Amino acid sequence: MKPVNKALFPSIVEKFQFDGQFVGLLPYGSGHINDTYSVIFQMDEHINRYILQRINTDVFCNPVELMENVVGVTRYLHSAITKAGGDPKRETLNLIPTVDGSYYYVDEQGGYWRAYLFIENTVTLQRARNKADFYESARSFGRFQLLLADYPAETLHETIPLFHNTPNRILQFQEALQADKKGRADKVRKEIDFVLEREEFTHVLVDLQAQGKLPLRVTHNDTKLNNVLIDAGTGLGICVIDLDTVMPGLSLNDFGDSIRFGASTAAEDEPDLSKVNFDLDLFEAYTQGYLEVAGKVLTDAEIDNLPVGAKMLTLECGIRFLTDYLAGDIYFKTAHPNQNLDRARTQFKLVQDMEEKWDAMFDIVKKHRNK
Ligand code: ADP
Ligand code: GN1
Ligand code: MG
Repeated sequence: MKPVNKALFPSIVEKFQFDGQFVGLLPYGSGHINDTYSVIFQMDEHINRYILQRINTDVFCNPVELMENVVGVTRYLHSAITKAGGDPKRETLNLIPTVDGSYYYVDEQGGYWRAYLFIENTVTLQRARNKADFYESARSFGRFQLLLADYPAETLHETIPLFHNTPNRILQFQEALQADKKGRADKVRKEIDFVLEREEFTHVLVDLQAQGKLPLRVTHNDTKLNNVLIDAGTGLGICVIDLDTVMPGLSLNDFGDSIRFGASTAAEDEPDLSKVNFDLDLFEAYTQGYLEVAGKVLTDAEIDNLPVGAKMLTLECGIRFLTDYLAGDIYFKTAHPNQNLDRARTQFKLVQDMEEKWDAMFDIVKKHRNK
């Protein structure tokens, strides 16, 4: 993506139905993909804040279909939350229309912009401060799954084809390895072997899906802890955000992606692997929260395979980071040259640790099912 041309900001901001007098705009958050800003408006004594985002069209090649998914899902959630007696302005994203009544605006560089109500008094966490945070995020993603259980998944566009198809991620990895564009492969033989030794495992979930043993659902596909807004006062999970990857998919991918990010004792890019461990207590907190809320809509086969989902998504993410390292850091935003390698190594350390704690993971699922 070309950097955002800041001179275009005034012309972008005026295209949305924001309320009040424009006060200012600042870069916001720490996502890896989109360019996110908070925009401040003043109306009498009130401050109105909004999120303004440029969609990363290198990653999302069809932003129009992406926005159709976001509009469909947020509308549905809005009405489901209202019916359940919740607050739809806080518990789901609310798109701000453009002055033309569309939900996105294309700038003169071809950048796609959209805006949301800013959900105030919330925090996004890069790491769980305690078990309760992670439990809360589980309840939020569980609620997302529950509320969307009857949404017709097949009407959603696949915003990134084969996004969580792990065998396909292995193919992309092998291509990057073959090309070895930056001559980095020799430095990472150990990590390459780690991936290749687990090639067979990568087929487990896609095979179950192909055999009709796992249902296709509306899934979020990027269920990191930092994609849930947590109430700053009460600590309760409030709203699932970052809906770009909402697609038809497997619930196990959503469960697994949460675990790989949140049940680690260290940051995703921690260079000191002695600090990186898979924390069974955090795994239990998430499993409990997720099953308490989504358990009633999940099938036995889904619940049986939760640990497989956790290991699969951790391995897959490690493969993606290593692939990007080999390809020269072209996909994930990086702040230093080894960051993707550091990220890949943390994921592989977690996979190894899960393999050692494999039986305990199944025992935890058993303890919290059918409650
Ligand atoms: P990315 O795909 O780049 O991760 P996100 O959609 O997750 O982009 O947004 C980046 C960050 O912006 C989030 O981590 C969160 O801190 C903040 N954010 C996004 N939407 C909202 C919102 N509606 N209200 C408040 N904060 C938000
Ligand atoms: C990206 O957008 P963000 O930072 O929430 C990525 C996820 C990865 C994650 C790793 C569209 O998520 O798939 O798991 O980084 N999103 C996309 O941190 O590729
Ligand atoms: Mg995000």
